[in-house]
Formats: sequence, structure tokens, C-alpha cells
Amino acid sequence: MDRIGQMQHTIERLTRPGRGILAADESYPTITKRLSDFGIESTEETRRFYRSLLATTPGIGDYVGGIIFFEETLGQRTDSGQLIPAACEAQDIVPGIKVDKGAVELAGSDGEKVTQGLDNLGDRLDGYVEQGALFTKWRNLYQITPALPSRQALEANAEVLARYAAIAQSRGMVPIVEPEVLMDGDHDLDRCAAVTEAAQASLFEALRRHRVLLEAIILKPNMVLPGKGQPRPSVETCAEATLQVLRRTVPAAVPSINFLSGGQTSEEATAHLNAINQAEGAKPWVLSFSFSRALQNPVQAAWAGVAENADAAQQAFLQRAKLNSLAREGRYSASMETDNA
Ligand code: 5MM
Repeated sequence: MDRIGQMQHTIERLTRPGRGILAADESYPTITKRLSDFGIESTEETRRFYRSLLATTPGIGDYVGGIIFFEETLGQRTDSGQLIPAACEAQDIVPGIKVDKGAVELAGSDGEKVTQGLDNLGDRLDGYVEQGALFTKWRNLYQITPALPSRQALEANAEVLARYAAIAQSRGMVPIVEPEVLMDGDHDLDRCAAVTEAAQASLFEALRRHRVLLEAIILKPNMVLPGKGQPRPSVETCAEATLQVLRRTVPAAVPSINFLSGGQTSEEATAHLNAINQAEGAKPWVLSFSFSRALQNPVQAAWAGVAENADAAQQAFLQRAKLNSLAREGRYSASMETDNA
């Protein structure tokens, strides 16, 4: 299969009805924080056990079409000795890899960030392909204040995200592009909408400049929501605001938009995804999930680092993934939360 055919096949697998993506790609500091929230120590062995538990959950392939991993995981094995990427493939789940090297201060800015990781990226990708990864992810982040993000930050981040996507496609790997507008701050819904629109607009301009094939990317944006701690409008209002921004900025050639959860509770993220899919009006893309915390929080709570809880943790994962699968089709309702409990 040629490079474009390979990417088309990966997109087809990732976007099958009822399926979304699990982000299990936390770097060492992030996974340490996530696990410690549930009293679990982060060691090479606990990370292996936990991520293997996710990938081997029986039946999870019905709801999860791809898992994004951190590079450590690609070389780790399940309890039965299978490499974790192979265990994914055994459930028809596409293994993916987060390839950015995190955010650093953007020199010359007022404390804004730019994501790094382009150096030797092509060579690194060749290694990840050998380990079984078929798609990639890179995250930029944008902070909202009354004055920020600046044009400098918008343009610098769009440029690196587009360069990353072009390099991934040169290796036949589908790039997930993740421009995350953070929920931190006291801003309202309209301000989040304006910043998200600016971030998406500059991103798609840069993707065009770098001749990225739009049919072979997945966009991973934030939902449009007010800042943390601000009164939350109805899920329908947030869904409409999110769709308005996407309709203004994301070409119909993009096959799939898989949202991040951004610090929402599991229930909030699912309800918003459902409302987005239930909304009237033009929606030329698949609208699904690529959640980390909103999928994993209940799993980590059920596991608590105790091996005997592994079955309960897998059950929690399956239930949460199933609810998000329903939301991806607009068939979820809040009453299912208690039904499933
Ligand atoms: C925004 O973070 C991504 C989505 O997670 P949520 O659904 O929890 O918002 C997530 O994939 C993130 O990129 C990873 O957790 C990796 O984070 P770090 O900062 O360790 O690269």
C-alpha cells in the first residue's frame, strides 16, 4: 500500500461507527500526577500494568478504535508477554504515539508557550512505525487572558503543528493535530469561542501552507466552554457554540474531529459530546472523542493500584467507553449513568 492508501486505511479504522480514541499518552510528570490523585505510585511497572489493562479490556475494540500511547508503552508487554501495540491490534485497535516533547516558553512573548519536538522527528517516526504505531499526536496549548493569546503565539504554534503534520504524513502516519485552548481562567463562553476560532483559523492556514493533506488528519480540539469556575451554560448552548466555531474554521475535507475533555468530569464531557451530535445543522465530519481524563478517571478510581481490582477497572473502562460511543452517535442520556451504576 502506498503512503496515502496507508493513511486512508488508518482513518477508516479510527472513524468506524461507534468508535473514538483513548488518549493514554501522558508523559512521566503527567501520569505521575494522574495516578497520585488516586493514591497510586507511578513506576515503570505500574504504568505497564495499567496501560496493558486498558489495551486488553475485553470488548473495548467495539468502542475504541485507537489508543495514543507515550513512547515508553510501545516497548512494554502485557502480562501474557505480548507487546502492547500487538495487543491493541488483536482487538482491532490502532496503536498511536504522542510525538511532541512538551511546551516551553515562547521567547519574546509575555509568558506564552510553544510546543517543541520537531528536531529529528522524521527519524523518530521511522522508529515508532517499526514498533507498530500508525498514527501520531501533537498538542499545542493556548492560555486565555484578557490580552492573550497573542498573534505571535497563535502563529508560532500553528507553524510547528503544521510542520509536524507534514512530517507525519511523509511517513504515512495519520497526524492528530491538537490545538488546545485551556479552560483555566475567568473568561466567558464568547471569549473561549473567539480564541478557539482564532487558533483554528491560524492552524488551517498553516496546514495549507505546508501542503498537509486534510483528508488524512484528525483534529483534536477543545470544546467551547467558559473558564473553570464560571457559570456553565446549558450543554446545548455549549454544543452550539462549539459547532459554530468548527463550521467557520474546519474544512469539510477533514474526516474526523475527536474532542479532548480538558478537565471536564466524565459525565460533563459525555453530555457535551452527545449534545454536539444531537444538534441540528451542518456537520460534515465525524464528531467523536479522544479523551484522556474523562475516560480514565473512573478506571483509575476502580483500580486504585490494586491488582485484584483489575477486572473492576476494565469494567469501568468498558462502561465509560460505551457511554461515549453512544454520545458519539447522539444516543446517550444522563439516566444511563445510574442505569450503568
Ligand atoms: C489535553 O490533554 C490531552 C487530552 O486529555 P484530556 O481529555 O484529559 O483533556 C492528552 O492527550 C494529553 O495530551 C496527554 O495527557 C499528555 O499530556 P502531557 O502534558 O503529558 O504531554
